[in-house]
Amino acid sequence: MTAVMPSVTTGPVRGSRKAYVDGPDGLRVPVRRIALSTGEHHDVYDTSGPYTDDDAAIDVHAGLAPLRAPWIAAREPGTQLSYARAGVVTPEMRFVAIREGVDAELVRSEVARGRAVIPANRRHPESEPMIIGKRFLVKVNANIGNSAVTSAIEEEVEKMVWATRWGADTVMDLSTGKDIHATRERILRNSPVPIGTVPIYQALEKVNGDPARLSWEVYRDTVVEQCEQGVDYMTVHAGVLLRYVPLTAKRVTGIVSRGGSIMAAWCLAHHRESFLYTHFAELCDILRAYDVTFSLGDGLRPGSIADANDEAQLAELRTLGELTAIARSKDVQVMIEGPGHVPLHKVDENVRLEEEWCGEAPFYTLGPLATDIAPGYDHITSAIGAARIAQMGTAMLCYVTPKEHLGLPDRDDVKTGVITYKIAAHAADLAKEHPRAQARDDALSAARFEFRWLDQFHLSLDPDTALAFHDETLPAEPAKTAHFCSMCGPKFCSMRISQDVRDYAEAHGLTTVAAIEAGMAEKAEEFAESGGRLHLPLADA
Ligand code: IRN
Ligand code: FE2
Repeated sequence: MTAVMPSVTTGPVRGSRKAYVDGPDGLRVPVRRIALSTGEHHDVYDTSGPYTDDDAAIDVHAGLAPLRAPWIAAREPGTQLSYARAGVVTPEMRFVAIREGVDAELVRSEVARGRAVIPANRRHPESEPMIIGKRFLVKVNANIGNSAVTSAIEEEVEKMVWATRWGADTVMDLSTGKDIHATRERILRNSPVPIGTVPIYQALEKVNGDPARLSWEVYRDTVVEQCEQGVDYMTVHAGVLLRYVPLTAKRVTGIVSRGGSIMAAWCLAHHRESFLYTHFAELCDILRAYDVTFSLGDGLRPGSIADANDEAQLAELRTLGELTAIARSKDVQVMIEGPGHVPLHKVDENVRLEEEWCGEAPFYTLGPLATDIAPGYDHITSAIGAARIAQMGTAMLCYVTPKEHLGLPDRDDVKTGVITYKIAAHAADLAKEHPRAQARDDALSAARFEFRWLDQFHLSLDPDTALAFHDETLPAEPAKTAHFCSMCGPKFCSMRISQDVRDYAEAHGLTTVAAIEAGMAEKAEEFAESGGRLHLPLADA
């Protein structure tokens, strides 16, 4: 049984409208414009594509307008890396600069030194350019895809739209079931965000699921097929070398990566070096022709706390560094995939070694889970590790849903996973003092302090849930301006009391400290007069 994905919501996210910021050369950069009750508005980064326009709908067969087509047609074939190295600022770089609120030259120079990537296959012109790199906002990837059991094409497109609605910056299609080509085609034609895949999954389908029957030729043809369709980045587990496989023998959880285990099985069956490794230069030539970005896979990532930072994991990481140098010498963009399961005190070392060995290529990690003991809550165990690893410099976080280790995520799990990872990513942006990050916190906190409830909901990552939780106890309209909520009740609201203190200070010409002292005495009196009751009835405002 697969989870059913009912028709997803399109149209504006509660409390906001889609808007576009005009840039030079007719660039139109999307933002989500949150209208505040003060008459001001607050713009936030927007990944949702045209699906949050007024009256938007999903037209699976029509697809999106090819926004980048004229840019691609107007230039000689090259990669964002080759242009950046030649000193050229592409329209994609300018678009990204406006989106991030930074200088276009910073974008160009970060791409040129390989510290950032812009995954944008020339055959996916529908995508809105975005950048992955430590100097930019931390990004979030959401995985979708059908499994062996059927899942309709429309359902997969809807999952993609749903994930981007809540802020997924990229989506990976990990489909392994039937209609794999047609499903990917419809996802690509309808996706405003870069799409990633793991081509070895489809290659394995082509040889009926027997890893030993895989070959470079089957794999190469699959990669070309996916490049032609417009896949923007591909996970390639080329660092799983024959001699590393025995290093996993004594692990608690062996090899947990799907792609990693497929390649390990092939190497052992033939007792030969991985064809991904031996044909890596050829692979680079294919990806370069389309400007597809490598996401060098962590096939030997730790799948448990016990296995974190072990010899197998680090041996593979060193090899990924070697492959990064080859790809870059051919102008192919690269990011590096990372763990997995790692206790917090071993997280920082992952970033340090990745940067040192892989020439600062953007790090893209799966969590990591900071503990193994909470199946059912692994979006949380992993967001704890994710916030830390992103603070240290990881550029993109692969989400984990509550169903991790347990089953296929449904629509609610996808949303929970994305929102959870937006929290981790934003916490890291704040810790890194990204110039734009704190404005939203400040706007929300001001709304909270001033009891502008609707503004507080609308500025939040998930306005629907914030509103619903509030309305569970105080559904009436006047409660949206009331100076308390049901958590503390009207008399014990700290926000209201501290506002009273400020007003008291102003009225009595006191400093705030003096006012607090005076106010405390008054409050004590009031409390005594009210009979000193601590259990206040909830006001039915
Ligand atoms: C990200 C970082 N490390 C792994 N990932 C993601 O995990 C990868 O991009 C892909 O979406 C997913 C499955 O990878 P494996 O299990 O085939 O390695
Ligand atoms: Fe795991």
